[in-house]
Amino acid sequence: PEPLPPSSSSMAEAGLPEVPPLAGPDKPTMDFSYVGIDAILEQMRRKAMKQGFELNIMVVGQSGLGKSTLMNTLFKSKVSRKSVMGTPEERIPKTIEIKSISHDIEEKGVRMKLTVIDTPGFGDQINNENCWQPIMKFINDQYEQYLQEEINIDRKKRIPDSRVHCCIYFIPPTGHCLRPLDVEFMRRLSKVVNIVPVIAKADTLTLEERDFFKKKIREELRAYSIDVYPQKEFDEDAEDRLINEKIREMIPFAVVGSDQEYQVNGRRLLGRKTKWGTIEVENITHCEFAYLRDLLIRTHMQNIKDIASSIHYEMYRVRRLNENNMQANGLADHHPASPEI
Ligand SMILES: Nc1nc2c(ncn2[C@@H]2O[C@H](COP(=O)(O)OP(=O)(O)O)[C@@H](O)[C@H]2O)c(=O)[nH]1
Ligand SMILES: *[C@@H]1O[C@H](CO)[C@@H](O)[C@H](O)[C@H]1NC(C)=O
Ligand SMILES: [Mg+2]
Repeated sequence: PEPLPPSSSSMAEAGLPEVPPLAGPDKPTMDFSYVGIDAILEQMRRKAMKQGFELNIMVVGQSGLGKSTLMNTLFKSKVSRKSVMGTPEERIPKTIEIKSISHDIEEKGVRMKLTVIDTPGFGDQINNENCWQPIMKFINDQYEQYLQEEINIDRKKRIPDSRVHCCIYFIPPTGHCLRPLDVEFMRRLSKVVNIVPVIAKADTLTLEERDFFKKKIREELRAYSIDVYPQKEFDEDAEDRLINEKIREMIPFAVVGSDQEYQVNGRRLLGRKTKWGTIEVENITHCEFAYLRDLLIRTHMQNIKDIASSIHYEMYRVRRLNENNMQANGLADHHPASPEI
């Protein structure tokens, strides 16, 4: 059979402009069947390139679990190693206050500002009751700041976003089960922010112990109804569900952090020396740091921000606006600006 001449619609599919038949002087030569919706993608791409991307991650967990180290690992790892200026080599001082550190990363013309909010570890006190309060307060304070900008009459065109988009929760590598403190902390956090739990210092567990512990933690999170990122209820379609289901089966990531580079087979790698050899922290056959990094920065960044904004921040906003309404209508006595935590 002879090949059919290309129909005009197949040319449109191939992205070629259609040639109208018989384009006389009185006939418009414009093509009305091609709307050009795909040009939006290019517009969005250019806008995104101009604005750049921002991600705010908070690290939370008992002191000594390697939070500050993992933050440095993130900055020094492959995403940013090339582009971070003047990588500081100094030792990490003990964290005594909530502190943000930002790095600008640029790759192929795409700019990203990665901010990590380091928190002082808890668990130093004999009494750990309410140790989540400073952290919950910090998260709510950022929501409040954003809200105040939003309701400001002459608000800025782009509101500076210091909201915590995601919280990495460090679980101590006990190998048994979650401690009541971690359960309580994660339960509270998961209601106001995206949380990604990780097993800290995974190099202190054997591979079998890691697997057992990971499974145990997943069961416990389910039993205590602690909804960690990516939350099932926010899967948007079947494709989403498939991808996120894989992640949910891997959580919590068993991570190892390091800010030291070692020579391994002639290459310089971020590593941690143990008595069994050097753990390559970015190698997925050694630990799951790379999965965590890719989830946060490569594959799910926009989704993490969308959920932070349209679910967690939105809940805060609704609660605050309701509070204001009740006050305005004299239905309630004065409420504290910060909601009960
Ligand atoms: N074995 C092991 N030690 C780690 C790891 N990450 C950090 N450390 C060590 O643990 C100690 C506390 O680390 P730091 O980052 O200050 O913990 P933070 O209090 O949670 O911020 C330091 O001596 C680190 O070198 C890890 O993944 N494995
Ligand atoms: C990761 O580690 C394995 C086992 O040690 C090694 O064979 C492999 O070459 C490493 N991969 C990379 C990319 O370094
Ligand atoms: Mg620290």
